Amino acid sequence: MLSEKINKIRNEAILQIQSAANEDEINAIRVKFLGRKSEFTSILKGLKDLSPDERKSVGQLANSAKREIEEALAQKGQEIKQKSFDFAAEKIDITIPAVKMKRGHLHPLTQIQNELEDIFISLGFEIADGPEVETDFYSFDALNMPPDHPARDKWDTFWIKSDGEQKDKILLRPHTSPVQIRHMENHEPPLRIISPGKCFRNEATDAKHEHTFYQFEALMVGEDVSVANFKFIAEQFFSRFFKKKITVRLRPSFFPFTEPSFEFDISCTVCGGKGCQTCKGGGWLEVGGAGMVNQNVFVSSGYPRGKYQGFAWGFGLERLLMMRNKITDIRFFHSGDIRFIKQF
Ligand code: FA5
Repeated sequence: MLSEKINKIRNEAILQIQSAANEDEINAIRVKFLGRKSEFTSILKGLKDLSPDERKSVGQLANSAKREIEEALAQKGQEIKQKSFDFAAEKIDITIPAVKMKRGHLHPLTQIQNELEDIFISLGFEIADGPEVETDFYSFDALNMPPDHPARDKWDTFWIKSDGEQKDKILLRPHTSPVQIRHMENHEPPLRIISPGKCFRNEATDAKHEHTFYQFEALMVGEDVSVANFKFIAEQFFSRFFKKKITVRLRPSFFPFTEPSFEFDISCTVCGGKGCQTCKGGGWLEVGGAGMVNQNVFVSSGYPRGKYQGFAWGFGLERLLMMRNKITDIRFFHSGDIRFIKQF
């Protein structure tokens, strides 16, 4: 009797499930056939009153009927869901332009470095590189500054603790001039190189000074290179960089690695030399240091004394860009402030 009842319930449930049209109907069928107040549930509750044999066979039948109804409900539910899926709402218009990806760009200092390299390559120079972590020898001794030379103070830098086995002291290079020596050790004149790179100095920062900044070294060596060559190359370079005619002025100065040495100025990039606010009325802007390579430097690099002559110069990349783009504080460059970087 009970078995027949169960089969009847199952058949009826499955029939109704098959003709269900939406999720609400599915839920109603579930409640009607399997809910707490359903006939099926009361049969299950009454199992305990049956004899053990009956309980076993009826129990098994009830469980498999229940499973069949649940599976039919789940399957129909899935079918209804798929049918009611709104394909129109999901339509993708592949002709709509994509959202633009935000792309970064090269840092202004990298941009200017690339620009300078292009100009110098067109003037017949090669690019030389050297380590930022340098030795005492290449940073000072070979540049005609033996230990205890007072000029070393001008290039006070960050020293690296030695492991005791290293015979030379290690430091963060305070200028790019060590690259001159490294290059000359391995190359014979005539040679023309530039060497842009990072430098470090142990000094207080202000609007014009950073502890970490970029320098740009140039070196030209041959048997008859003169100050006239320096002046020509410098004027060519600055005129191309500022995109206007620039003249160069030399003032006597001192560097241990050059003899004679000079500071070089360029005609004011704003007024052309007449005198304005930018050049504080003088008509000239200070750019960097230069000179004819000291013969002691050639000897340190392995060249015979007196055979060659050449010029060298070094200036700061940040300072040059500050001049061209009217940037008032050098500390913007490494501040990581995106508002500054975005302007380039
Ligand atoms: C030198 O470092 C020499 N090695 C340059 C040189 C090379 C002279 C070859 C002769 C022959 P000086 O210390 O003046 O020189 O630095 C050169 C340039 O580096 C300066 O004119 C300036 O533009 C830049 N500079 C120096 N110190 C700083 C600093 N703390 N922050 C930013 N720029 C600096």
